[in-house]
Amino acid sequence: MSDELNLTKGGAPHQEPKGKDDILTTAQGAPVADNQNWLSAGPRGPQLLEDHVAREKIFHFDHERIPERVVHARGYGIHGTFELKKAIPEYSHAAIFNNVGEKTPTFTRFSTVAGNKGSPDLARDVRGFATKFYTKEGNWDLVGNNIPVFFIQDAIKFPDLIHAAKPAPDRGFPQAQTAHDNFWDFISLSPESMHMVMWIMSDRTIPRSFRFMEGFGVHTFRLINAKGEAKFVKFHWKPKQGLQSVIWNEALKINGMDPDFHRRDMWDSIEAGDFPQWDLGIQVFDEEFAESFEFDVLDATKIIPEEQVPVEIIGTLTLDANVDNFFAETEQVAFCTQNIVPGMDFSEDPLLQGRNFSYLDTQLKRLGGPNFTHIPINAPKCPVHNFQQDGHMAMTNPKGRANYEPNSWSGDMDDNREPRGPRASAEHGFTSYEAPVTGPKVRVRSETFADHYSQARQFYISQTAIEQTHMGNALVFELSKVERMDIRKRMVSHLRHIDDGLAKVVADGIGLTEMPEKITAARKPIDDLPESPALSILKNGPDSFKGRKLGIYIAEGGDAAVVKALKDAAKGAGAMVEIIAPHVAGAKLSDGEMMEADQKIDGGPSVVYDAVALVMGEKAAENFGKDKPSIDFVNDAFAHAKFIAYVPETMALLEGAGVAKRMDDGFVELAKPDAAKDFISRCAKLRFWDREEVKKD
Ligand code: HDD
Repeated sequence: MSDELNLTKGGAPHQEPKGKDDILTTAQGAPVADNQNWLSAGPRGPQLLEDHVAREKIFHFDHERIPERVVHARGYGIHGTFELKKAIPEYSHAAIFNNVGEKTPTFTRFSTVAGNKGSPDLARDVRGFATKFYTKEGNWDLVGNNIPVFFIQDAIKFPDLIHAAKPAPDRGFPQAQTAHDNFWDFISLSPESMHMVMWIMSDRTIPRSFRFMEGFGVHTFRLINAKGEAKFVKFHWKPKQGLQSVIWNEALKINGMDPDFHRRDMWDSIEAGDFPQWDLGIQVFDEEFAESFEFDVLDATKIIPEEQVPVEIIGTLTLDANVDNFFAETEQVAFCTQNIVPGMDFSEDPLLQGRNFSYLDTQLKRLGGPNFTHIPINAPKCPVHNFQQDGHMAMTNPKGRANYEPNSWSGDMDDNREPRGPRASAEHGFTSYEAPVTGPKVRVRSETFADHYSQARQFYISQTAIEQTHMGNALVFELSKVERMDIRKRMVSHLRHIDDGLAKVVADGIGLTEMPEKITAARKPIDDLPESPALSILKNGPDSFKGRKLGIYIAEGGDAAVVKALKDAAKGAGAMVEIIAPHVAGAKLSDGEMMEADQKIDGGPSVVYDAVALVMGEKAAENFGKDKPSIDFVNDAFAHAKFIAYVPETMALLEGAGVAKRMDDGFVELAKPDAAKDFISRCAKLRFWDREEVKKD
């Protein structure tokens, strides 16, 4: 219970790396003489139970695991700082929102929802985006996703949703995917999911990296100013790096090649000093707007389009430090939606209200007791004073006699007439907004939540033709894995309310001979909501190659000047470069020097790069034009609409890969080193989409 503002990173009390003179000890601190051999009766045993050193070691190992999160089990955490750029006293008196330039330490954990801890990073899934702000007035947790809406409107449905998405209980599969009967059965029986279905079937669920995705607080919250006036707010994270996703076929291959693709990307960019940043934006609106809006602002399956209520940027989050210890920080961090601070409040969103129970509850199970706030990553970095005591693993224990409030014991003893602190403070403490509450006790879904298709349609029509094609393909892929025909048909009958063209593409894709009738809608959809360009990834892509990765495939005789020019141009643009070669030892280039490789070709497929270049001598290109991994390298880069640079000597490889006759403006010939700069600036577009076929009905 320190009064000091503790600004340390927040991990466990770390043991420094051991020097050669340090002696190995047991957990009790007793020196160990032999860590290799269990005490035994004679050299050939049996082993003796008396060996307290061995038993302590095995005992501890046996208990290393804690339950993984029931959802969002696979995640990756990073430390950072939130800097306020614009004070908003008119909306909120929260300290974090009032001093421009003030830096608040943070911890952010990105995650997938359905897969277990060991599942691959590029599963098609929603990504969690949870940030703990260690503010001067306590911890504020913004526990959001990379999608601004949710599957369900009421928290009571959450266990069913998650059971349906996770592996089936009888067979224990499929892992980390939604392409199965149980998921689509539940979804097709829950029309409120349809807006979310559009988002999850878009490329939002296969992000290129955590760095290139948005984040959303999802619910409507309240901000409260010093006069006690409240406004509604929705929170947004906007990546300064721009938005980017991969293509589904790439995701499948990346999962096999590098299941840690997203965490490795984050680790590498932080270690390289390329710190990702997000702007925090708020959409603020009042009761009057809420009344006039087409949908209920308490319904978590709806957005408020940015074109209708603009997003005001108020600060920037910079992620700048990897954890010291994965378990202590990423695994033990406990986010709770109910962690808010004075100057903000919840809304009556039924999903949020239910979450506020679930998060506290789950930490007890996961972290083993009520004292999880004593774990450094969860501990506030501001003063903590209360009379909570004892319990498993209590780490910060109050001193003195007083363990109740009010009392006459604690603090300064020169005046014993007044009760002693710490006392509650009406002036500084958290006060709930006095929202009027009336009504009978009922179990009903509000009528105002009944339109399930209008915003789903708005999302679909706001996408580019390429993105719409990807959505159609995703639905066809997923529904083709569904064994029951009635479930597949039921989904198409929902899609007909969203967009008949999409319904037709999907019906054709899954081989339906007859178009099913539209399912009965709880409320007639509004079919003329305008497009919202903010909803498209491709309309909001970056304008540079910064933070992306170029893969240069080199082999014997490759032009050394071209490789150097490519490296310089990529680095100049703030991009990373990896060298791929037939052997990890590298290849001898035209200058006779051996250039080391980062990857052997089999372990460095083009799917893990944003753009590729081929630099090899004529003879090598002829050889590798017959080599399967090299052919795949080129073929995949072509199929995934990537920009491809090549020196003229590599034509034999392009021919071997079957792309020589199909070369388009996405190919850049590096006849001279000067062309490298031009290539990298072309790469700012990230993909040469003209190469993709657009499916339209
Ligand atoms: Fe949740 C974890 C986000 C609905 C119950 N949730 C969890 C995490 C994120 C979200 C990002 C991982 C936090 C971390 O990294 O540790 N959840 C959401 C969003 C939702 C949502 C954006 C809808 C708007 N969640 C939701 C509902 C319930 C839960 C309706 C229960 C009624 N969520 C949990 C949980 C988890 C969790 C069981 C598992 C681990 C944890 O809380 O700490 O309590």
